[in-house]
Amino acid sequence: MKVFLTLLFLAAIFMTAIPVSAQTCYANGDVNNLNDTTYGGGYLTVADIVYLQRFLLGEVDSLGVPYNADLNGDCVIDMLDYDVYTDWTVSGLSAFTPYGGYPVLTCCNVQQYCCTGMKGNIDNDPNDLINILDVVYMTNYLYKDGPIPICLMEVDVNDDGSRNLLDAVYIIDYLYKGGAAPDSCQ
Ligand SMILES: [Ca+2]
Ligand SMILES: [Ca+2]
Ligand SMILES: [Ca+2]
Repeated sequence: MKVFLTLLFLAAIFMTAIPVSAQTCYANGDVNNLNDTTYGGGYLTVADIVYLQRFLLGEVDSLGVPYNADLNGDCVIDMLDYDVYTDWTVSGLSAFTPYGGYPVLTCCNVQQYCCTGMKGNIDNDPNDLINILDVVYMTNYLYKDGPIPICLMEVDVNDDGSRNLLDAVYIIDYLYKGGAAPDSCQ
């Protein structure tokens, strides 16, 4: 009996120590939340693509169902997800849900804004450094048809709602002339 009670006690400890598994969410592309958002419900349309684009450009402040926009399943919403959208656009959007009708496994609490800490890491280097390479990346993007930064929010370092030469000047002032630091992300 004593052994049984000991085992029961140990079992109780073990069971209470089991972590609660994280809730699982599936991105289905329906970012503007005009449709059902449950697993397998809702669907991707061109309106969602436009909505995500406007969000990434800073023209709208929030997404209806943020995790639905994480179409590459990396738990961050940025241009990489938009690239997935545009791939479907090219391929005809024949099935209005990702990957042939199967939603993408992702986090329930995706990071809605790709930018962290201070703005200015325009080249998206993993160490979040702000240096001349970011200025080069920015000017290539703005004036030489260079690639779009993965995180557009990083570009507007002076936080005036536009991405232009003033932002490049701002970073140069910060790096080399003792100017003010870039604005923080949202
Ligand atoms: Ca993503
Ligand atoms: Ca950088
Ligand atoms: Ca700006």
